[in-house]
Amino acid sequence: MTLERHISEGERIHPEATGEFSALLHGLSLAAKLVWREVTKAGLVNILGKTDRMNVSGDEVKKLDEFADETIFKAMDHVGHLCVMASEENEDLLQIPDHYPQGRYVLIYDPLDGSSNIDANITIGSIFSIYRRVSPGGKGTMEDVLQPGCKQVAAGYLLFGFSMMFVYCAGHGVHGFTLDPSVGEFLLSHESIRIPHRGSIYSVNEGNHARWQPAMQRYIHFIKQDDKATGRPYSLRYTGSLVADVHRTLLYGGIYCYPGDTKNPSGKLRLVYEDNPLAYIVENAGGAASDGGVRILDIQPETLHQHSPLFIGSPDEVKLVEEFLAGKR
Ligand code: AFP
Repeated sequence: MTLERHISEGERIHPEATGEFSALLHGLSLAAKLVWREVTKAGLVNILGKTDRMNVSGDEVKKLDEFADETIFKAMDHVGHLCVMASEENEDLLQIPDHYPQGRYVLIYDPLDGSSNIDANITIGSIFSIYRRVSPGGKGTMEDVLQPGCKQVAAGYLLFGFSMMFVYCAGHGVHGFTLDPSVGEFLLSHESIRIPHRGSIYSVNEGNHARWQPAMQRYIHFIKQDDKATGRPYSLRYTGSLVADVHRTLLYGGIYCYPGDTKNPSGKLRLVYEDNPLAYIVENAGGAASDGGVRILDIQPETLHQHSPLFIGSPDEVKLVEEFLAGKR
């Protein structure tokens, strides 16, 4: 089952579908292959290292960040089904050029997540969200982009690891495809992914421990205690690439946490580009995602680059950390 066929068969579930939405997913799969082609050259040609720019969040922009950002934009700007895009690398909205038609959908993406890992050949990825526009017509507006995550019509991520994966959900399960380089096609490798209800792997930057609030410190202390009956101690796995850590959590169960702390009260992750799409994927696989008290997908974003704490993974694990943060344990 190729990704192309999967998308087309998904379209047939909706007799009213115009094919526009499928065209968007096809466009994204092409962009994925173009970025992957460049990623696999890392170390061989001059694409490692930094540009001299900082992005909106104050992170150094790597050459591959910039390449992925432009490649995704150019693969999607002319398809005629988008009215606006927004990318983590750009401060403002990305408008569709005047000479291309405006469409009914909105694309939001993090072109290269985990970019601090690029030069060390550690898994990185890209994350995307698709919404229906809410503005009446013409060019897309901030209102189209600042929708709560529960309004997503599709989301997914690309994973650049030992192999390249395209994982997506368009409301009918979460499905993973692996690129077969010999034919240049994504083939269905992970059908209807379901996250385990609980799991004993935790993923967090424990270097921030001293800055966490006491409830968070107590929670981490709790999961490290020895107690066979409850699967403790949990094992720690943290790559520093959210998309890789969440992918592992999706398959093996457990929890990924990026809490707020005294330096960054709302954490480091971006609600619109990172938390919402991954929350949509994980919830559709039977998991949960919260900011510690509120479901991520229910948060109304106020600004494009706003941060939010994130606790995402197996539903029982997210419930457990919420109980600690609410002072119930
Ligand atoms: P970049 O895409 O700028 O590298 O951000 C990576 C990230 O947002 C996310 O992928 C990681 O989980 C998180 O930052 C790592 O942050 P710490 O370095 O603070 O652990």
